[in-house]
Amino acid sequence: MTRRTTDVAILGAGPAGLLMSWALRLHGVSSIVVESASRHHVLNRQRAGVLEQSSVETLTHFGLGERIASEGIVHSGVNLQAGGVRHRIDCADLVGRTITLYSQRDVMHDLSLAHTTNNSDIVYNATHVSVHHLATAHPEVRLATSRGDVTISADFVVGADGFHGLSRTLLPASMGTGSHHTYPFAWLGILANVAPSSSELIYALHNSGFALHSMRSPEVSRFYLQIDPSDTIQHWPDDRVWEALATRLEVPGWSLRTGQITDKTTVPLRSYVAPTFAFQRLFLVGDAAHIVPPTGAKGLNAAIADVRLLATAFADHYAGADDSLAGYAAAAMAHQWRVQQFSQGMTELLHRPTSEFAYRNQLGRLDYLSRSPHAQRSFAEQYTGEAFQPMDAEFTPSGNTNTTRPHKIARILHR
Ligand code: RFL
Ligand code: PHB
Repeated sequence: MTRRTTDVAILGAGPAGLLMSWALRLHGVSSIVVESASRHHVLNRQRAGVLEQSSVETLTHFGLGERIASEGIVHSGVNLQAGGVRHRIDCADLVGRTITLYSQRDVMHDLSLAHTTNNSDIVYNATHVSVHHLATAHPEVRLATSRGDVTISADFVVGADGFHGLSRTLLPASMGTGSHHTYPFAWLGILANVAPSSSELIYALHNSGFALHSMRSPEVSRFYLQIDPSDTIQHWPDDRVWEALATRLEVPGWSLRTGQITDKTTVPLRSYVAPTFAFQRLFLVGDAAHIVPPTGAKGLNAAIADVRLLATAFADHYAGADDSLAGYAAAAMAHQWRVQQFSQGMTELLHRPTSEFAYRNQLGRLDYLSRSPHAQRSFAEQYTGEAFQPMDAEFTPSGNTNTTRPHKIARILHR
């Protein structure tokens, strides 16, 4: 058995875990990341596609913005559609903020390259992962690898191991199971080798269900269709997919380009918030702490926001601020409930419900949204995401306002 020590042990090498480790490194805090899947699997999952402006700012702040700036596609607006009428919400004009189309896969590749170049400590294919002594000053993470068993002794453990991970199970049963909500629909995600048929995203409510037109590059489009939660991809041959997309996205004078479908997946729609995001020496970030339905494209963005808050708190802690970590859970939780209400609202606005009354009501809400600049401003503000607020009063009881530590970050980036 090998014994190792580090400042922070991180469970999970998804975007939350890799960004956490990278941010800690920039702040001079050491970490070891433990991942149960293979590096190839983690890097090649097909997932989110939209970065809020504050996520772009955060990734840039951590030195990961170069490729986003050259390859990310900035969208200043987004289209909402119902009853065959498409309405563009001009986010840049309304709230001065934009979104950037840049896939989670690309974020993962940027993070992985940064870590590889700097010889970061990431253990892939770990099995039998367990956590011990959380109530003490030196919690342990134990795991098995192909080269033998390892025990990592750390000051803290960060649970970045996703919705099905281990870390949330370490919260005591007395805290309850958290807040759950399941929606009566799911998504079929489609990736196709075809140029986007629209320069900006289209979210459409149609009598036969929701459809979303997104994109990955000038040659690759991403689509989603509302399906029944019990439905499977076997029921969705390519012809049926294109027909449903053309019907649900139709407006006069517009047509959908079709091409080769390269991937189909089903995505359940659910919402969840853990009872707490911190317990003893454990801190939860990303999907381990919360999930949202993908409608508002908030999952990855919320993970990035958590990491920025927690990394700053760790940096303050290791710089001597005793109380800096105490505010993380409340600040991240408050942010998350603002994200939850938007994601649920957008999901319930755009999916075809079974009740005719509810459907007509949604059409009324979308009609109002298309006419009211006040409603559009509220939508645009939430869709493009909150600006990062490093100095929430509840987050920094110490009142320390130096969050960037520019010299330490510069030293790592430029060596
Ligand atoms: P991840 O990405 O799930 O990574 C968690 C990692 O932890 C590992 N793990 C463990 N490692 C060690 N020990 C254990 N005991 C472990 N148990 C698990 C896992 O192997 C994994 O590598 O969580 P993270 O880092 O918090 O990132 C969150 C985002 O990935 C997530 O919010 C988004 O991808 C959600 N999401 C979407 N979000 C959007 O904003 N827009 C989208 O279009 C969108 N599409 C999606 C999605 C999530 C999906 N899932 C979860 C199936 C589409 C899908 C299909
Ligand atoms: C995506 O491109 O994958 C995407 C875009 C917008 C969403 C959800 C997913 O709301």
